[in-house]
Order: sequence, then structure tokens, then C-alpha cells
Amino acid sequence: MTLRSALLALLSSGPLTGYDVAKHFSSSVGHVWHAPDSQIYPELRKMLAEGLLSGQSVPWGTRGATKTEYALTPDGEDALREWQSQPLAYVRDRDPARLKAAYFEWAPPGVAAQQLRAHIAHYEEQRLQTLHMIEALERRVHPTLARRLGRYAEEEREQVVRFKVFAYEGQLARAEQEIAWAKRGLQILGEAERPESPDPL
Ligand code: VNL
Repeated sequence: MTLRSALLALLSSGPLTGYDVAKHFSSSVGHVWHAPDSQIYPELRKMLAEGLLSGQSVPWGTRGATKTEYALTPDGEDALREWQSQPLAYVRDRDPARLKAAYFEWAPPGVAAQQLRAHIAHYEEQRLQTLHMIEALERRVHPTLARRLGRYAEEEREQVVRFKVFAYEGQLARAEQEIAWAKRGLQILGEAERPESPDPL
């Protein structure tokens, strides 16, 4: 189960309370493996029960309440390495955009182009977000990464950063590919934006 791997990976940056796991998750690894908070909390409890995480009660507020701070156990670290050692399980394509595009002849007038424009807008937004993430990682100001780097010797940090950036370079390339694909679709539909003025002869 890959949510579990993402949580092990996140907690390898250091111990976090459940609330902070959810917070860090959505601003870091959640960009490559989305999961809602409603899945994160029960999974943390299962991982605790299975001994992959330890849970320490830490004070919360001023009224004697406590919250659980989760940390990787040695078994949790083994599980993280074991997961890295497993080959990826590729799944057959199930791509809603490609499926729909394959039958655009059924689209009411204007609808196919409108959907392709929405596709472009979605991936342009993702492209920008990804560029910002890459910048935050490279500058080492991303809070999750900054915590993580504190656990490494200076000479190891470069590689730790590079792998995170590498993951987002893949996401960036995909966003650009999706934008190019949808623009090609607009051309096929005869809806491509005309250049402002014709090329001078
Ligand atoms: C980390 C930080 C991971 C920022 C990220 O995505 C990220 C991390 C994979 O140090 O775990 O965007």
C-alpha cells in the first residue's frame, strides 16, 4: 500500500504529531502521492499497531491534554528500505482524458475545445506549482526538507535534495507534455489560437 510508503518517507524527516503529519504531507509528498487527511489518520494508527511507528504522548495545550507524536521505529526504517527494493507495480492505463479524446466525435459543439482548454489550464497551474516546489527544494527552504536535511551530514545533503528535485522534474515534464498534447488537440479541432499577425514574407 503506497500511502503507507509515503507516510514512512515523510516520517523519515523526523517525528511528527498526527496533525503535523497531515500538514507536512499535503505540502510535500502529497504533491506526488495525494491522500486526504481522512486516510492519513487511520493509516498512522494501523502503522503504530503494527510496530512500524512508535507513538509518544506529548503535552498539548495547557490543560493536561496530550497528543501522539509518531516516529519511525527500526521496523519502520526496514519497511522503507524494503519498499525501495521492490520493483514498481505498473498498472494498465486508465486515462480519462485520453479515453474522452478518443471519442470527441460525440462531443457537442465547442465542448471538446473547452475541455482541452481546461486541461491546459490545469497543467499550467500544476507546472507553476511544480516550478515553485523545485525552487523551494533547491534553496532548501521547504520546511519538510529543511527538517530532513538536519538529519544528514553536509556532504550527503546535496543528493537528498537532488532526488526530491528529480521527482518534480518528472512531474514538470509530464505537465508540459499534457499542455503540448492538448494544444495539438485544439489544432485538430481547428480551435488553435491564431498567431497575432502573419509571419512577414
Ligand atoms: C519532501 C519535501 C518531499 C518537499 C517532497 O515531495 C517535497 C521531503 C516528495 O523532504 O520529504 O515536495
